[in-house]
Amino acid sequence: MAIQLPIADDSALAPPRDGVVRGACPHDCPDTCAWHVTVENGRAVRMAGDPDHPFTQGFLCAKVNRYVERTYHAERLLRPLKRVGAKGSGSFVPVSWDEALDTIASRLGEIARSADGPQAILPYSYAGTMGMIQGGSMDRRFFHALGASRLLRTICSAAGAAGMQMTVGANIGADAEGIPESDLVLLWGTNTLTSNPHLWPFVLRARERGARVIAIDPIRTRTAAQCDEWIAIRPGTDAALALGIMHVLFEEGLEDRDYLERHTVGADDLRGRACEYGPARAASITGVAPEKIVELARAYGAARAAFIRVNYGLQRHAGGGMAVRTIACLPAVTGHWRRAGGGVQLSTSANFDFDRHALGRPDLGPPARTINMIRLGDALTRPDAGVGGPPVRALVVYNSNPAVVAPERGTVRRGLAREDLFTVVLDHFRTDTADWADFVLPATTQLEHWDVHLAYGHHYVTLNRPAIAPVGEALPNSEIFRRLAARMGLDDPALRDDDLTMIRQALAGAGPKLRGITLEGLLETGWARINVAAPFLPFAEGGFPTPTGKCELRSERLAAEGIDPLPTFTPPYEHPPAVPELAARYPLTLISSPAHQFLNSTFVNVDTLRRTAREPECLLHPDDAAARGIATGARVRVWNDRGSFEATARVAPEIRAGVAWAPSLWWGRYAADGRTVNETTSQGETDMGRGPVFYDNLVEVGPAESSVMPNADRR
Ligand SMILES: Nc1nc2c(c(=O)[nH]1)N[C@H]1C(S)=C(S)[C@@H](COP(=O)(O)OP(=O)(O)OC[C@H]3O[C@@H](n4cnc5c(=O)[nH]c(N)nc54)[C@H](O)[C@@H]3O)O[C@H]1N2
Ligand SMILES: Nc1nc2c(c(=O)[nH]1)N[C@H]1C(S)=C(S)[C@@H](COP(=O)(O)OP(=O)(O)OC[C@H]3O[C@@H](n4cnc5c(=O)[nH]c(N)nc54)[C@H](O)[C@@H]3O)O[C@H]1N2
Ligand code: SF4
Ligand SMILES: [Mo]
Repeated sequence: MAIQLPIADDSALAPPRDGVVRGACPHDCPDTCAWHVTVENGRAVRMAGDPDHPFTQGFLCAKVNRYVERTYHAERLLRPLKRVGAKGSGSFVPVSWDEALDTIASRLGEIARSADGPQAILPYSYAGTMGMIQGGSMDRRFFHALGASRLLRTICSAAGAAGMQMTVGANIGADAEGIPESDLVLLWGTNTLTSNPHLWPFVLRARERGARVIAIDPIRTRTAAQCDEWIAIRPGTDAALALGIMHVLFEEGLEDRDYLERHTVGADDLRGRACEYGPARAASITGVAPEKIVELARAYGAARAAFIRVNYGLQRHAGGGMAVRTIACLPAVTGHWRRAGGGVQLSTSANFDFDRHALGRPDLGPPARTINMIRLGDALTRPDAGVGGPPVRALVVYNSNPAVVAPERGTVRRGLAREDLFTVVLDHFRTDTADWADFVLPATTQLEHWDVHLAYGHHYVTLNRPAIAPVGEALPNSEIFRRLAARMGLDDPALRDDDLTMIRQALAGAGPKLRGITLEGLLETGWARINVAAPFLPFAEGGFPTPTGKCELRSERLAAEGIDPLPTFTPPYEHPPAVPELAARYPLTLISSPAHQFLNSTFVNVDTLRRTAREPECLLHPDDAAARGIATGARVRVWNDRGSFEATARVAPEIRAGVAWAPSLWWGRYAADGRTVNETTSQGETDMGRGPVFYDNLVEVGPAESSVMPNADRR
């Protein structure tokens, strides 16, 4: 589908020598900020949040305020690199693009033609950029045409997204712009000031108007510290708290009978289930006092419009899907969906009905097996481990840093170390993953390429225009895959579409919420609200996109999958009361949620940010620290049967006893022992969506020199 650009003069689209260029923050963050880049003499010099954008409101976060520094970083990859030393040694020499692409094309071609076939090739990508073009267009077309294995991209949100789908029908929810109308805000399993900072001004406006703001988190994060109240829940037990709240709501007649009758299915069944979770039982599971549960339930029931911002932190446990599903039932019980400021928001992403089929073209090649990205360790080292089909012989990594972010890092690294694995990494920097590559290819940053973005925390589409020419010889992901396709003789015309053509395709075939949004319009305005009211009340009148058209308090789809059709508490795999023997050896639940200064493993190499994050740390409750003879500043080792890493201890009353916090995600190369938190996490999958269980992780912590190290050589 070749579409003519109506813009007569293409040079009008090229980055200017001087001026201000509009763009979008590409990072995996719900805020998807609209930004302005000031360019002088062809160089980006300043960046600022768009003051007119209703969600960005003129500011960027601490990390992205350093984006210029990151873009011109002395260690930025400027040329393709070819490995010369031993695998993993990090010895590379620069080569030309021709040499790199010719060699890669011929190696991939050999594997595709071998008896193992193209499924022996595995693409591995996640959300280094969230852009529709640089994150899910020509790359997908290329691998589909090749017939490569497909990747199940579960590493972040799969469990919660499934929980929402099973309950309200899609991963959509209440509008953050309605929060000022709210009279009770629950920040549930989310560190808003770190991971969703542009939500905070809306929370403050609600508070100025009298709303109470409560954080539910095992850690008194910087967000919880700013709230009116912190509820220090035991990790992985949120469904029990939500059921305890429902128990009180039903018992005290605080439910909205009319909403339940008209817009839900299974209300009576839910009432019966909630009956089983009286405050005493809910308290014994969650560690939250029974009177607190009753008080919270009464406040929730009395509120006109309570806003629950549930985020992905609490679904990184075995029962993550069920936890989100259970919480998502609450506003249907009280009818808060009816009013601005009421409801639940996990994400807004499913509103953005771009034409993903046109972008990714799954029809270009044969069907292929699917590999779950969180089982990369298994896929590379145990081809028999439930994956089936040929061994993975080539790995092409882009927009991700699996040597740091994937669970069970010891196994992942054993896989990456395989001499017979051909690995190509596209990135801006020599990450821990790049160290294991055969070829490292320099990719452009968001300042250097085109893209168009959805958001998962608001309702605006944002265009990204390149502000500067590519740094060094960097190329956009899309162009690298376009060139590889040509070199491999893949000749479908879709493999030659340029980036602007693909933006048009994504919009031309979009669904009703994006209708009318065009490239031309976005070139004028930079961003556009999707076709929903402001604030958007998705379920004020019901209209749930489920099979029944109702909020499914009881889910026949879950029953068909052999999962409890009703909300329930599903314990974590490593729930201490359920696994007493394991808990005796490893009594602490390790949470490795993001450090304020980093975005997953991105920005760790930006000196100013890394200095503020200091070094890999492990925060412990004073009682847990004292019991182990650990003081702030002590060198500690954190370990379990899967592996270990070292950190500097900090004794912190803001941690729930029995919980440890390792702010993440450090690169191995910045850790004194070369190891990081994912040495200890497992490849376990959640109840729904096959997502990761990063925070469902029991460990022991001890002084570094004296601890028992069962897996000292597992690197
Ligand atoms: N600065 C910064 N911002 C980010 C990111 C980043 O790395 N850095 N990452 C981005 C990405 S990819 C994502 S997915 C989002 C994630 O953002 P959030 O969803 O906010 O997720 P996390 O930071 O993983 O966890 C949030 C909180 O959940 C708490 N938590 C852990 N387990 C439980 C539990 O069982 N119950 C409850 N109630 N709370 C629990 C943690 O202690 C943590 O404070 O943030 C995005 N924004
Ligand atoms: N223990 C533990 N593990 C976790 C988490 C946790 O909380 N605890 N969080 C999990 C979550 S929520 C997520 S989303 C994942 C994140 O996992 P990833 O999506 O892998 O995130 P990043 O670590 O930010 O790595 C992104 C990489 O993409 C690169 N990149 C950025 N833009 C481009 C581009 O345009 N082209 C190319 N080729 N590369 C680009 C960046 O430089 C960076 O190296 O990690 C997960 N892992
Ligand atoms: S808050 Fe999120 S979207 Fe905004 S600039 Fe920072 S990382 Fe990007
Ligand atoms: Mo994520």
